[in-house]
Amino acid sequence: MNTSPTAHLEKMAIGKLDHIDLVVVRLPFVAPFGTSVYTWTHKEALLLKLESNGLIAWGECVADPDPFYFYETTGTARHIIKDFLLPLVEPGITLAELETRFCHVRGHGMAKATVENALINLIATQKGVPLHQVLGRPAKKIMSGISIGLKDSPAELIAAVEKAVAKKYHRIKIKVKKGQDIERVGAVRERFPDIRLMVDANGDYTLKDATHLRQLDAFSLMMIEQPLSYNYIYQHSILQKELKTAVCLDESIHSLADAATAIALGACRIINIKQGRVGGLMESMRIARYAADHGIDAWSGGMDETGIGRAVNIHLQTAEGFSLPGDTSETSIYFDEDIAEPCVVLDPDGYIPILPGPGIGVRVIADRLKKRSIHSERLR
Ligand code: OSB
Ligand code: MG
Repeated sequence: MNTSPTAHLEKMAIGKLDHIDLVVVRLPFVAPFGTSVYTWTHKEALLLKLESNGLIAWGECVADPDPFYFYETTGTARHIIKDFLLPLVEPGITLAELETRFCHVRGHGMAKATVENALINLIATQKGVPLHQVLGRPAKKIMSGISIGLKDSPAELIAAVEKAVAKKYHRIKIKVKKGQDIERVGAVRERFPDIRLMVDANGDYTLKDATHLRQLDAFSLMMIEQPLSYNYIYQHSILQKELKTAVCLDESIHSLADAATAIALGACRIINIKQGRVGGLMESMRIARYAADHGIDAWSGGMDETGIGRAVNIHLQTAEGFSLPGDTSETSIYFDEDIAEPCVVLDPDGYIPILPGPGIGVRVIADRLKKRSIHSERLR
């Protein structure tokens, strides 16, 4: 575990791009997705389409149309990709050079990941191999996990957990917020004493709630995700000392540097790596490796992606350091009809089969894309 997990990727060169398109799609969710910060009824996603010698590769931006989970939005990502990132992409440069150039743009990891994902997907497609192979990783079955949004009643929450247990999800996450936490989690734990269970607060608490949160220690949770605000890495280090339950950071981690800070401070014992938030696949592989080297578990988060982003997250989880089940669930819990095929379906043991490729291994269905598109522009 001492060579860089991305050394081989960094040497790969970008080919020429004949066409570049940006498309914004809007898909209705099967059911509204409630969190402590917002309730989403639709998935809106900015998609980047690259075409080279007749081959097509897509990248999905994980930004929402609003800045409620994260500061980037579909609108800011479109601006940053169009006006600052794409002008830095030149045929012949390596992925290492691309990353160096992207450093000139501060932050905006979601915009950067969109371009990086599409380019690496294109490289894999050109080589005719699955994405995980370009990442340097062998195929494997991927563990599944589900994120259950806030429900109107404890009975609805129990019913949702029951459905997930029947599907054999490898771990179940439930969203919590102030006033919808201890009792609800306790009820779920009582009904399902043995499941791998965790909670996600999306930053709803403050350090003043430490004593309140300590009640969660009774429920043998795998972790509590992002209990405090997004920019409170130091405060999480204080909270972690007061809890038996492992703290997991999501919103707070934008880069390997943030992960190193959090780990050095003891702010978390687990990291949720959303590749679409930390700038892409390469930074994610570095964070996962760094975490593993420091005895910290990591897993792949999700942003309710369409089939494009979902496929990327699946391939990424073949990498070293993704030690726990992620937020990777069946397509059908989000959408009646996704824009890409095949859909993600769990096997009878709750695993997700790796997609055989080439590239991410899903194809975008033209008439579904057209039906869901709310904006489209050809940049080249
Ligand atoms: O905090 O992990 C989160 C979805 C949107 C924004 C933030 C989060 C989530 C999820 C769902 O929890 C993850 C998924 O199922 O893709
Ligand atoms: Mg989260």
